[in-house]
Amino acid sequence: MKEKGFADRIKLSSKSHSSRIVLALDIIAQKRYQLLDQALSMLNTVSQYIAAVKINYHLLLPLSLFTDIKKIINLSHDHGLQTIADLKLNDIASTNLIASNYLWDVGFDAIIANPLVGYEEGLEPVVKKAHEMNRGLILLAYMSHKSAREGYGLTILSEGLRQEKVYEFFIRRAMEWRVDGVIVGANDLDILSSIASKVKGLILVFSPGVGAQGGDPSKAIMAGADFLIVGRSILDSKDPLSIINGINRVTGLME
Ligand code: NUP
Repeated sequence: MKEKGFADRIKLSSKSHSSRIVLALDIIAQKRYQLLDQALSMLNTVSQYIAAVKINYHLLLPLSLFTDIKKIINLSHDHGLQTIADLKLNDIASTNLIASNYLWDVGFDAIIANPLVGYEEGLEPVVKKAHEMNRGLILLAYMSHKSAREGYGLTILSEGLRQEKVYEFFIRRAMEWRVDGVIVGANDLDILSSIASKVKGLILVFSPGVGAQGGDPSKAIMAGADFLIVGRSILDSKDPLSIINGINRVTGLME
């Protein structure tokens, strides 16, 4: 039987943990040597109530990939969680391929990339390798911060001189490349629902921007997000579980 791909694995994890939360494990410690212990301890506290863990520069830069990050990935997998590398891959193909191979080798299940670099001589080898290895690729479609509109929200004249938004163009790319997910901020609910209605049932929608960035978890789910990416509102809380339980209560389960 064919091994399940990333999209199926994260849906299963979501069901078994009754959660749509992707924890942004953006740990900040007073001392660098405390980062790993704090990351593992947070993971042990919350692992039963989240669907996946996303690791960003907060840990990817200061920690060592094949020792420290590997421990975080292994612990996540032991708890049945999927792992996502968030470095918004954004370079020429040969560099993208080297970077992504390290991330697959250490055990990440999915990588976030920026579709702006295009396919040929851009993301092509990463897309192909991800498919070959049953790993996932998640493309930025419309970011969560205010000035996302200055790039992702521009109106362009694309092939055939059709007017469209950059994020609409990126969604077409996401479909053509058969990626597993797109990132769409939870703060602009009109854009979130317009994208979610286009990709429903085909590509998962991951939505950052709730809590610390001002978005509302239940509104984001109602607008069509499949998963919520949440960091600071959980990590900075004195009681992370109560924040997680609160989000899980209002967001319900995937169909
Ligand atoms: O558009 C994006 N917005 C965003 O916040 C794409 C992202 N990958 N992120 C990341 O999600 C961001 O870098 C951080 O790791 C997480 C959101 O964290 P927080 O605002 O909930 O603390």
